[in-house]
Amino acid sequence: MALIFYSPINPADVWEAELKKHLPELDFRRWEAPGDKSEIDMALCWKPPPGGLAKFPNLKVIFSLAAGIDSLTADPALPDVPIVRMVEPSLTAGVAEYVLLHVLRHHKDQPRFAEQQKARIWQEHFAPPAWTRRVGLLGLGAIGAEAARMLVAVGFEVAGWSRTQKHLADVTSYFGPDQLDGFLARSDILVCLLPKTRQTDGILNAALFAKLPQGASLINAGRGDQLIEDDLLAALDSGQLSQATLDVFATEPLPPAHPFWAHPRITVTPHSAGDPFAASAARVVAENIRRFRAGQPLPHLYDRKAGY
Ligand code: NDP
Ligand code: OXD
Repeated sequence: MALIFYSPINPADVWEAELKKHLPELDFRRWEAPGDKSEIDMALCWKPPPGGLAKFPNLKVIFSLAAGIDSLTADPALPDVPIVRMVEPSLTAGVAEYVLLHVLRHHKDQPRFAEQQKARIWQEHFAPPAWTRRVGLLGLGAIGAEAARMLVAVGFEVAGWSRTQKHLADVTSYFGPDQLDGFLARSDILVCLLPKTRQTDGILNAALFAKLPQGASLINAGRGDQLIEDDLLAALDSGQLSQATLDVFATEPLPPAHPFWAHPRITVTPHSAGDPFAASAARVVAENIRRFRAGQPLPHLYDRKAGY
């Protein structure tokens, strides 16, 4: 039996070589040359064309190249097989580093200094110490927990909001819809690391922004559909929000005419907060393939009921 690979961004030759270091016998097939489709029982992919995976009649498992599996589950013809999310050290660390970088930029008012530099303005602004800055993480899962750990190490006052209660060192846990408002009221820098689900779509909206301290800032590395774009622009205009850093968008690539590109208080990055580095992630995927072949339980399975 064989594995079919598809990704518009992850190079197939690199992934084949890295996987074969751990599984030399692996029958690795590329999307453009799948051979006999009935021999494919595993898929490793990111954003496959809709309906594409339905063409493999004996598919038994999907290994996602991404942590978020919404691009897979958006396919109405997706085979009803287990989906293993990508949870591996380089992706987790990469997104957590992104969060740390942009929290520090917001904390130290770096976008304002960048604007001042363009205009050759020499003006100091004093940032309070990190331990007085309250960072709030929406989503305290595999990535949120690591981002929290890094932020705590720098000295920020960190809280997270999740569906279920967490017990992480020096991180205040808020959970469930009832505790969202209390979490927001204490979040000077709000970071979104939520998966895209029916419950989280549109969660970053005017009502939520109004519950943050005035002048709070936003970092969204979750999914673009979680943000109501016009509400963000209005909150920046009114001063309710001071700045935003966005890595994910409802339409990707972000269209050239989109107002976010030129907004003085929005930083845009092209869905690049983190990616699985093949040499690291292939080790995890290979182990999951071994587990699948041995009929052992698979980790980080997509939970259809929870939606992530
Ligand atoms: P996890 O599933 O490990 O964590 C998700 C977190 O969100 C959990 O803490 C979960 O709560 C919480 N959550 C989900 N739904 C709700 C809800 N309705 N209310 C409150 N909390 C909720 O995922 P990862 O940490 O691995 O990844 C998170 C997301 O980050 C991905 O789905 C993807 O969208 C995004 N991502 C973005 C990347 C980028 O490059 N921009 C790269 C990688 C990921 P609980 O713990 O209780 O289950
Ligand atoms: C994602 C990823 O889910 O890159 O965005 O892993």
